[in-house]
Amino acid sequence: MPTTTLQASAADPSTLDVEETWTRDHVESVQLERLQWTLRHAYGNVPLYRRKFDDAGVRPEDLRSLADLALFPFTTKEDLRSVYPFGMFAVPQAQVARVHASSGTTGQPTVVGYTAGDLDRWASLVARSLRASGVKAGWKVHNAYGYGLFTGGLGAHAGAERLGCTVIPISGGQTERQVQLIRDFEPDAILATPTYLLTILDAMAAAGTDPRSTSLKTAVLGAEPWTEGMRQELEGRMGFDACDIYGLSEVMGPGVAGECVESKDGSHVWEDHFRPEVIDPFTEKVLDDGSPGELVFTSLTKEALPIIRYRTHDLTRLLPGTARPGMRRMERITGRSDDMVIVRGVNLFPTQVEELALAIPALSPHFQLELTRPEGQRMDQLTINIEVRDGVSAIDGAAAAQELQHRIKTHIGSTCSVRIVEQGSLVRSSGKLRRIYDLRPRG
Ligand code: DLL
Repeated sequence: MPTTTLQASAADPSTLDVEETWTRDHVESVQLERLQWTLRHAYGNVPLYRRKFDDAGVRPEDLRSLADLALFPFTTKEDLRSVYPFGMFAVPQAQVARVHASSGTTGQPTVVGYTAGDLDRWASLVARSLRASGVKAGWKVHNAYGYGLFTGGLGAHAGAERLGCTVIPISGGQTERQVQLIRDFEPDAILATPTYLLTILDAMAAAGTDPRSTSLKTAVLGAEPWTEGMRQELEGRMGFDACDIYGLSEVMGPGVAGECVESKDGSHVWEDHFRPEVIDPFTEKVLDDGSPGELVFTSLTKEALPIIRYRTHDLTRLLPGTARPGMRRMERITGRSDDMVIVRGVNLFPTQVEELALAIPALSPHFQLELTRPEGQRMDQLTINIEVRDGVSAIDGAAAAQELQHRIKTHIGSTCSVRIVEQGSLVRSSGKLRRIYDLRPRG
């Protein structure tokens, strides 16, 4: 490990980690040292990295400045899959304390591993993220992220414990029971995906419980893209702050970046452990801060699974730090490049639809995008199925649908039809919500 590696988290969990107070210059000098260690560790211990570096004609010693990182090859999900299950591990299996895996809805799942030291640093970073978002030591935390191979449940759990909270490990699903336990156990904070929190709030409303009357006072939400409109929706219904937490299993899990409650302006990347880059996804060139593109991460302290220039497919921009000036922020994720719908040459993300729909008072946040290709036609058709809010008449619903169709055309440029569907008919989230249904004929 590099000599500057983070020790166990700060003794007093209510104060900032010393790393959060570092200057930008200091962060970058630590990054350089940790990057050099990571490249040596990956090259020396993972045959896939050795082969990729050799093919690209680079050696770990070639990294003399942070800019030299651009010389090194990217790592993709396909790379991880090609050595399934454990070929990315850089330490003997006996030193791997835990594995997690991505859900793998398409193809082989990707498997990741952690040494005891990795788990310790992960817990510290989730604790840091939760604290930044307003969670306090001594609080009860209702953890509705799914437990199991998904990193959300156990990752958030360990972080909340590290912060000094009492964790309620409810996991996702069984929503009525969640509502009951929120009433009975009186948690202070809730951790969930934004769409699952929406499901819980709907269940509260159905049970006659006003979310404002519960003990909850903070929500830390992530694992899927969500918009400012959704934040306003959730905060408006709950009467308290909702902050973002970002991460991905290949890079660690939740806690790669976290949003500070005092600024609520996007998540600060914990740059003492991860070096972010934003690239043009087509030319693969590194872009200047402030330019939108695909987020790429290199781990700086991971032992079991060092990850070099991992292409996340998440689209965002890097911005200067605010509440933590030494660390850069990432703007809210617009979406994943694989979640981009292209209809008649125009790109559209579900988050854009969410933002526009939530600005129309009659429309609810429950919607789906349906892609079809009608018989005998060459053009794809995009239909947005959306539910109206309680008490909205059929006439007002139809007018709202027309308005959304119009706004999508003027703001995004996409031609689509908007269909009002029966309330409660669209699938509700119990974790990461699927927004896009591609019903086009295969082949
Ligand atoms: O979703 C880790 C996580 C758990 C993060 C709980 C936050 C809270 P994966 O299953 O590997 O890991 O999925 C990672 O989810 O590449 C993004 O596309 C998306 N994602 C995660 N957090 C956010 C967020 C976890 N805050 C993928 N905003 C990532 C937008 C997010 N997208």
